[in-house]
Amino acid sequence: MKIVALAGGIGGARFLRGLKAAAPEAEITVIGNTGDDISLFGLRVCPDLDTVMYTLGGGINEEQGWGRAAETFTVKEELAAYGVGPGWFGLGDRDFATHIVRTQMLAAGYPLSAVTEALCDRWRPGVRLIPMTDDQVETHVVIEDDQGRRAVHFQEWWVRLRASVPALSIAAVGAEESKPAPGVVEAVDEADVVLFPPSNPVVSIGTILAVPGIRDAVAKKTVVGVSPIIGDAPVRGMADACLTAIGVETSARAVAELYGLGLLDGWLVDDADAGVRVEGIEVRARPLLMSDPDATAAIARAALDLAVELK
Ligand code: GDP
Ligand code: FO1
Ligand code: CA
Repeated sequence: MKIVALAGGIGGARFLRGLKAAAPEAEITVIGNTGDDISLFGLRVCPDLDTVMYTLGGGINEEQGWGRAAETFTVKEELAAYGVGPGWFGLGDRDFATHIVRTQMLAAGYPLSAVTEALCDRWRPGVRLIPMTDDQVETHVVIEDDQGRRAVHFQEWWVRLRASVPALSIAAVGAEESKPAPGVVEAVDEADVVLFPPSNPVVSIGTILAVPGIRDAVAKKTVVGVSPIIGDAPVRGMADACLTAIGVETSARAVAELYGLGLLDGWLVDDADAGVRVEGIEVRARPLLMSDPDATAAIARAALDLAVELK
């Protein structure tokens, strides 16, 4: 079976680990969000691609969900000693090597998709990981504080400000002019099913779908999604602040409606949301906490079973 999954960082990566366990024979292609990418110290950092690569490749810091296991921060400390920031983004020594290799290859003219493939040669994530686009797309957030109204990079809003300042709007800058990376549309066209892990609906899945051509390709397929919202809150992180910014209520029903009829065929919600109904979409309730490998594999299996049933 050929499966395509769109994925952000932690929520996407953990679901994918469950999917690999649930469907060991499947050929899985992951289309990764690159809207979170940022250039720091002259290096290109791709947090969501790296989170997927490290999680599936066994190099992730499990407690944190991002960054490398057994990490040290000597380079960051040395940069700080020179007064060189930003200090609010925690790049570790091991992680730095990934960004150096990536930046070197990009400077040599390789597209991000080829660079990602080369990095995965080391990590062997067991899936084909393709960035949504080789073009530069960056999520920016318009905020207003005592410095006035301005746009900041998504990472500054998310990591430095912890989304404590309301987002007036969120934009995937460059998305409209971007093209899907080679292999993205082909993988979707050839897929038996498309899955949306419980990734951030706005700045992960929403950004991937904003690349022209991807939404249309996905819409032709049987698509099943897993809700990242349980009750009236995200399981982890501040996705509620992103939903509020685009005028969408924080609920499993509202996220399904955001993805919309014509895109989503099936939707898994948590048992806590068992009463949820969405017009035209098959909704099933089950435990959605990815608390351990078995629970996560069971969620992935349920998503896959529903997709096969709806095909
Ligand atoms: P990010 O890029 O690191 O923010 O990760 P993603 O976009 O892939 O996923 C973030 C989303 O994962 C958040 O909105 C969380 O609510 C959701 N999430 C995290 N853990 C769980 C879980 O155990 N179950 C469910 N259903 N969602 C989860
Ligand atoms: N998230 C944080 O909350 N603080 C950090 O210092 C931080 C550093 C970092 C470094 C590399 C990387 O790949 C990810 C990192 N993240 C950090 C995660 C992160 O950028 C965000 O959680 C996601 O992009 C949000 O979707
Ligand atoms: Ca992300």
